[in-house]
Parts: sequence; structure tokens; C-alpha cells
Amino acid sequence: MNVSVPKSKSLDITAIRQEFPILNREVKGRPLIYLDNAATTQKPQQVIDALIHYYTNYNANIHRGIHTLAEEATAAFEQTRDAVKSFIGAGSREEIIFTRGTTEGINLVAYSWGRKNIRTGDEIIISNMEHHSNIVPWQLLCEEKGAVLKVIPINDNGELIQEEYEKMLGPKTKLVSLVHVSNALGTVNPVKQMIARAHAVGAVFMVDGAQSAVHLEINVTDLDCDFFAFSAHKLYGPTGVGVLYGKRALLESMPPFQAGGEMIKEVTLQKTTFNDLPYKFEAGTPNIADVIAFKSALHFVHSIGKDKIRKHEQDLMDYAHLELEKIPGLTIIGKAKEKVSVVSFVIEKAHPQDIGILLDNRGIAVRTGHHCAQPLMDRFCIPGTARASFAVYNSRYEIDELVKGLQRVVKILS
Ligand code: 7TS
Repeated sequence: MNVSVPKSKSLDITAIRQEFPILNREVKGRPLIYLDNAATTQKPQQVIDALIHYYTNYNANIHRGIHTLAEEATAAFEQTRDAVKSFIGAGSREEIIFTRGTTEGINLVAYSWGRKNIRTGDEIIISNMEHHSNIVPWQLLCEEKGAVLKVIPINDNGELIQEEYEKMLGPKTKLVSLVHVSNALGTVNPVKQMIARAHAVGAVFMVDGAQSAVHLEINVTDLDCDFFAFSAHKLYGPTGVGVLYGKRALLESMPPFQAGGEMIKEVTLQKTTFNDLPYKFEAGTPNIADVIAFKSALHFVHSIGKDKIRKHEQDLMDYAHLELEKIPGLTIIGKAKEKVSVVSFVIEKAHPQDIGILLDNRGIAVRTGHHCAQPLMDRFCIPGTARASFAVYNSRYEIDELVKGLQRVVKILS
């Protein structure tokens, strides 16, 4: 069944929805309303087709065969690298490393750059709104090296307290690793100015772009970040693929993360010399099919235009804020001035998990729980929230349905 949706001012949402076959399915006898896009987005037909096309026509291992299939697969794989380079405004294709996802990108930096550069007494700065994948790798590194992890606090609206950040920066600061857009609050952090401040004290800056890459225009050259990590699956692409951007000089100075095939230049039983960038960080057979299909996801986003997508998502978020706040007992967690695509909330006397179950009974998918951001939940003294997160294919109609679902939740649970 297709959900009938009005045309947005600038986007034909009905046409866009038709590109996503999963949106035709029903859940619990009702049309699916998918509002868990911060966890992962659905995939357009062209991404699914690219996977099928690869396995049907030119499945082969890459970079090492001279036969036709290997050449075709290598060319398609490397075309995605070029597409990513322009998608994030990187200076060169050698600075684009394919990973499994944001988590692996951050771990790569913590393991390779971190273990080479962090010493006893050094300081690493993160914030109180990080996803666990941008907390735990740095905790492990600090434990191993005797370094100190500092945490930028946030205010009640869910914004970083910049004066505290300023106070933390100093000669001992070696790295700042910060989320660009919070997955649990939607807050957009002013990373460009924060990067400049970190650079002024000689620190390296890593951006966790897991949530920003899909919603914001990203230009790593303009941001001047040293590392930027994101995941394809949150950007209409397949799971199991991510990107780590790193400045070339830094990547060149770093030891390999994993060792094996593809990342070597020459191996004797006594010594190994490593391959050039980006291959030095791409040991073993990569996720070829999914990297290739990721190009179709980038094409999908490009063909609509990020500015139009952003406008549409902003409209959905503003509308959701307005309507949800009318529900008695509902409190929105995270009211930053700069915010995208996420509305997290709690309802008096209703456990987030029960909210999730009752909404699922109406075919509405939201995420509930701590969103892998337990320190953030602790900051707000709550066990978790229910979170609706929006993508280009969502509509005001779906928010109306969410509101109806929540009114029922309040009736049942309060
Ligand atoms: N950083 C942020 C800000 C995230 O939102 C996530 C995933 C990650 C890192 C890790 O990304 P991965 O692709 O390596 O897993 N966030 C969520 C979420 O909000 N719900 O499910 C996953």
C-alpha cells in the first residue's frame, strides 16, 4: 500500500517514495511509516540494482586481476572513490579510505594515529553528546597511554558550552574528536570554528560525520578537519561500507591499521614495505559490491540536491516539534538552535520501550533507548528517549500519524 502524501513545495515526495520499494510494505497491517533514519536509511531501487548488477555481471576481486571482470570491478570500485572525493570536497582521491563504517574509521585513527602520537599526560577532548563509538576508542587509547580524556559539557538545550571548550584547549591537547550532528539530539555542532581553535593550539581534529554526511553539505577542505568519518548505510547506501577521510600528510605519517594483502608493496620473510595511499589502509578484500553500490546512493542524493533535501527535512522537523509539543506530558530532549532531522522525546509515566512497541503496532518505526549515547542520557537524568528521525522520503502525513500514535500512547500509559 502506498501512503498518500502531498507534494512538498520543492520536492515530489510521492515520486521519491516510489524509488524505495520497502516503503510499499505493511507492518502490522498498516502502511510502514519509517522514522528510524538516524539508525539506517532505506535504499533506493538504484542502489539495490547496482548490487544485483555487480553480482550478475562482473563479480571479481579487485586491484589484482588482469581479466575483464577484475578490470570492470576495479574500475567501478575506484569510481566510487572519486564520487566520494567530490561528495565531501576532498583534495585528492588518495585521502579517501574505505572502511566498514564510522566506527571502523574512528578506531582506525585511534589505533594508528593515536598509538603513534599520544603519550603520557597528553589530552584528548570529546563531548558529552558522543556516540559510544566516539568515546570508547579514546578511552582505550587514554588507558593504554596514560593520557587524559576531557569532555565538553552541554547546556539544557543540548548545545556544547563553547567557553568550556576554550578553557580545555591548551598545549597538552593533542586531539579533539567531535560529533558533527548528534544522533540522539539532532544538534549541529559548529565544527568549523572549533577546528580552527584546536589547530591554534596544534591539536588534530577528527569529525564524526555519521549523522551529518546525509543532511549537511560537507566540504572537508573548507572545514579544514584532519579526519572525517561516515557510514554509507545512513546515506541511502548499503551496510558494511564507510569512509575515512584524512589529510594526506597525516595518513602518510601513520602506520597501517590492519596488515595483509593489498596494503603491501613488497613482502620478504624479513621485511615488508607498505603500499601507497589509500591502499595502505585497505588490507584484504574490501566490500566490493557495497562500495560500488554506494556510488548509486551518492548519485541519488546528488540528483535531488542536498539543499532541497535539507529544506524538506527542516520543514518536517519544525512541523514535528510543533505538533509533538502539543501532546500532554511529552518533553522534547534537545532544542538546539542549530538542529537537523531528529526529534527525541520522553513522555511522563511512559517508558520509551513501551512507546516504541505501541507505535510499532501502528506500523510506525522509531528508535527507543539510549541511542548508544549513555553519557548523554545521564546528562539529562533519563534512561533513554523515543526518537523520530527523518529522511527525504518522509512526509507531514507521517508525522500526523506519529502524533495520532503518541496520543494513543498517552491515553494507554499515562
Ligand atoms: N557516530 C554517530 C554520531 C552515530 O549516530 C553512529 C550510529 C555511529 C557513530 C556509528 O556508526 P556505524 O555505522 O559505524 O554503526 N548511530 C546509530 C543510531 O543513532 N542508531 O543506530 C545507530
